[in-house]
Amino acid sequence: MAYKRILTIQDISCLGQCSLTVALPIISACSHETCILPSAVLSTHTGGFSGYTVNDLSEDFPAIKNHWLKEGISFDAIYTGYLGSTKQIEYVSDIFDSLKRDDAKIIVDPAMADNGKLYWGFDDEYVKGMRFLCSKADIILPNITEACFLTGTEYKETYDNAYVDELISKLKEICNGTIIITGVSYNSDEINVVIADSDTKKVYVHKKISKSFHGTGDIFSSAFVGAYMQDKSMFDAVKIASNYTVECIENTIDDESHWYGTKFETAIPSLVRMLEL
Ligand code: PXL
Repeated sequence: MAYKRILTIQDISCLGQCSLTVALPIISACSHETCILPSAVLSTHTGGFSGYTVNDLSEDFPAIKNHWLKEGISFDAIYTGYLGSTKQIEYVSDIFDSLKRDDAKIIVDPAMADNGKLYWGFDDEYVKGMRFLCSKADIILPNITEACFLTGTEYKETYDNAYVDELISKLKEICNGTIIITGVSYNSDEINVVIADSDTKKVYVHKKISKSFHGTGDIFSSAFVGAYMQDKSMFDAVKIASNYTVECIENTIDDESHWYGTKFETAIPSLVRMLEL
């Protein structure tokens, strides 16, 4: 069993089951040391609540980085999600350069958009910054909407294989690592996760659940990072993360009162079994 030191940089939404409140328990359940750098503190996530508080923590980043540098701390992987601001992206890029071990993996989930729209508070400048961060990554994990924003492609509700191939080839101009596009759907029954690198393309197909749930992108990415850093192949890590995410949704679907998040906790035992640690 591997035991890696992973830094994850994303917000704390105090309530809402996304970002760090998902990444920390899931990556820890995958048996890794999980260090966190909160990008912002929000009272809730921005998807469906109104009047939430936001405290951007960008200006804490340089001092935290300098302290870690002084202590000689470095990481086997740095995984980023929802960030607080465009300015913060520069700091995160500096953290990649300063704190990654030589063979470390940089994994960027450009968590900024879904269903054809940017999340509240993000703009073209942020997209540009995220494009830059993706250029430094070994693995990027956009959904279809994020792939469209990153590549300046028109978002379509329905599309075919050729559209996805076009997104992949444009993403390859941005990132020369592995591109994993989540939530690719050609029909009402299935979701495809497409894994593409310089010369291969693989697809993992899993069942589609009619209703969409908040935080599933973060659940998928966190489980992927945990499994991949447990030395699973890229394809197996995608498979484990997909199956885990589907189970989390199934455990939530009947609870109407739980509209704001996904009960990822209830399937953690299953995730651990899938990892065969
Ligand atoms: O799950 C993505 C996410 C993360 N963090 C915050 C969000 C969202 C999506 O809406 O609002 C604060």
